[in-house]
Amino acid sequence: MSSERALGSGSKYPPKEPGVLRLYGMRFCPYVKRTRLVLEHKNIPYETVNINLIDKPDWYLQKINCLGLVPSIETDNDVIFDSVIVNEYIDSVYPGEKLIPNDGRRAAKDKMLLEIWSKVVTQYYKLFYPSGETNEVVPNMLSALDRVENELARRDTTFFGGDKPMMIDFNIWPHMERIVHFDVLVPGFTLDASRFKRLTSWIDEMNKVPAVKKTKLQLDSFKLFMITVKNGKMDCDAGLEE
Ligand SMILES: N[C@@H](CCC(=O)N[C@@H](CS)C(=O)NCC(=O)O)C(=O)O
Repeated sequence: MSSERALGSGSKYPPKEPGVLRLYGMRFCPYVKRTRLVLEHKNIPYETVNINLIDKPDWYLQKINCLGLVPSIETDNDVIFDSVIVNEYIDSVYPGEKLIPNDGRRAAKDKMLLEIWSKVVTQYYKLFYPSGETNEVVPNMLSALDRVENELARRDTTFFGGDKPMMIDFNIWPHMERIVHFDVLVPGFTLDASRFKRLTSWIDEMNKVPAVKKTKLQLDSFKLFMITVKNGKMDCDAGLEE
């Protein structure tokens, strides 16, 4: 049973058919998108159950994720949560081309890059959930992004993972996709293509990847969602028809 509409506190655990991989998500969550990208890229069939994050079902907290966060996945034998852990699990347990490098050195470098990336994400959320002075947030986010640009230049590859997208690309993409549309949060914002030359070409290349196309941010719904976030009443079903 895939559900677009988010299940809230009054709902019952939707029984899962054996053999079906279930992704618990929220339509606008970038961490969930990390996992969707990997599932789509690897052509792994799955169903989605969306969770209302401001009115969580008890069964979700009790049975799936005691922290109440998405994404989580449920298989016949396992429940796994946290996007990075879920993606590692999928990569190691499911068949197909591996997205995490076998070479420990490369894998470590990618983990370091994800740490560097997390500083961009931290700034991003300061604008998403503003508290107090926000004048410094955009410059700080751009400075954090400089480090990512430099890392791509140092690697001198099309994708962070090399000549094709790897796990590191899919883990970075969802927040980057939102930064591309940052004008939703900061009117007039554009990413300066001369300052972020490598990143701009990476974005162009990522936009050609089938999994990226398939999971593309629905801007109209995202804008409606952002209005509800700003009003302090996040609506996980924003943009869905009644
Ligand atoms: N470290 C987690 C973060 C996931 C996360 O923060 N998800 C948000 C939605 S985008 C969430 O579930 N928020 C619910 C809450 O904070 O209660 C991951 O990578 O999966």
